[in-house]
Amino acid sequence: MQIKTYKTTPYDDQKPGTSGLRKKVKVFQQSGYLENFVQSIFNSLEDFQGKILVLGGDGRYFNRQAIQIIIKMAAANGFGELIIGQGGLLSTPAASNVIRKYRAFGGIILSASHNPGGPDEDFGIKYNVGNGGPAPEKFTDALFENSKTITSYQMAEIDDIDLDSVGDVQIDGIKIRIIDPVADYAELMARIFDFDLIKQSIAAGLITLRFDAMHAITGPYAKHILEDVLGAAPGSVFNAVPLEDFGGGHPDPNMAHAHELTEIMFGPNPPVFGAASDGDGDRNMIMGANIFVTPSDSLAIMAANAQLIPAYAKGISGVARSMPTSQAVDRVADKLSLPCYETPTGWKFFGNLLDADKITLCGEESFGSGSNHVREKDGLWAVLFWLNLLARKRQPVEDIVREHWQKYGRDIYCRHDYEAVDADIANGIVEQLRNQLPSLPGKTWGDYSVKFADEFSYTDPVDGSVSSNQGIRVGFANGSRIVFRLSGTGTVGATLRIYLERYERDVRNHDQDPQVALAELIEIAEQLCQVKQRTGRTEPSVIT
Ligand code: G16
Repeated sequence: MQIKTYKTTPYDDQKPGTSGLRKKVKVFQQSGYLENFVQSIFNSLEDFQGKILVLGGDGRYFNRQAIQIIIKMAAANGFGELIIGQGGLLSTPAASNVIRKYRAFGGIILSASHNPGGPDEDFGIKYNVGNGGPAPEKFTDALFENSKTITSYQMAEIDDIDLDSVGDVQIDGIKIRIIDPVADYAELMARIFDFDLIKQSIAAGLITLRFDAMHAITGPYAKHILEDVLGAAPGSVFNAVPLEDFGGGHPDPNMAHAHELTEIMFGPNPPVFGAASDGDGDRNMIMGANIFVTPSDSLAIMAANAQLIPAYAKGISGVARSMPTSQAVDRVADKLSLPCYETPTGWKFFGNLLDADKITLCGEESFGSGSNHVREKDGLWAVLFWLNLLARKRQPVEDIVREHWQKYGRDIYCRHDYEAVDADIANGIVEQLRNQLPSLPGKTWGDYSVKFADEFSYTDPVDGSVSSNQGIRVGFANGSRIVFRLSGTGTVGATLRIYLERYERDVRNHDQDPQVALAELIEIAEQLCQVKQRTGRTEPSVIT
């Protein structure tokens, strides 16, 4: 194989964020930009020669071109085998499964997740390690250092590979396998859930459903599993064809962006169950007839009912949630005497806990939930979990949620995002919050008296690594919380996220609209961070 070495100069903005490097497509199209990052990944790895690399993406604009470049670079750098999803497609959880199943050295996933796609929109890339999960911070830090000093990258002089034909190709010392992106994942799901029972419930008309694939990667997965295998009516899965620009939409499964589904579920004659997934298939939104289940509640309900699912029937070892996720799952863990971990935002922080079997289930407020079956969050898995639950409980979604609140109380929750804020202003807001921390404990607004105020820092209980500056927490004596943090996934300016949470034990108050129930906390949050005053905005860009 002919290998050519290209001279390059470093870019100074290749620091991976919460989940890999996400930038505008035009940034990635700059000369050597993608190549520098990929070479920096390989330069940060050891002992991978001759081993397997998995490659796939969510099919967004630039996916195919990027895959051809990465194939040539992986070949030049000495990988022995590449496993690639047909058409260059692999959902993020499916990629995690393929890495684990075929004992790959690691994988490169091309996705900017829920961010829009197209020539003027976003692209992303991240490296996952051999356990199938996102590389830990130690690796991404090393990668960033490498990217600042890189002087050359290597490419094999081979033709573009036909990504559309399933099968093996052997080229000069490297084997390239194009696989069906759905098959391995569908087989894994069938082992976790009671497919026969779900199928019977669908056939009997006890479960009717709509799934919005948002013109993103889960389309083919959901069509196959929900319609072909489980027998949901044709058309139950809609927006099912992945498009490079997601049909011009924003493939983010929340009520703001999955509005078609929201209209169906709150419209006349809604189906029993509704769900949506995101650009790369790792997020989920769960809905029932006339109800939206917050991701935090969904995690808590899953933990409380895990024994009803075949794969978890023998019990779960523990649970974890990201820090800004509501404390609903903590209450379940407490009642079931299960360990419960609070980690920084980012799925990578669950990896060690899952590998060490300290937890079986985990989730985040950002529409992510998952288990030890892979090392990524998994949108369709969450949908199947709920379908299995509905089939076992034979109750509407709303009854399951209300019974849960009755038993554990309700953590009324919402998140306010201020997107594309000037980075200096956003950093100024965080700095000013940080400065207030020592003076906040004891401060009182009506029923809200500050019990603690700190900046979250996490020590991984498995490897002892410390991650600091993970968000500002203000906790109140009545159990309420406000959390402030800057997103690590945006591509324009900075996004300030404000997470608000109030615990309500009294069942008579469980019906409240979160914006009303949280009004006082929303006001306190503004007093603390002054985002409206500092940005001139009158309201958040998105409320979820
Ligand atoms: C990624 C991470 C999640 C995180 C989310 C939001 O998800 O994997 O762990 O919660 O971003 O992060 P941030 O608040 O920093 O924007 P995804 O679905 O975008 O890959």
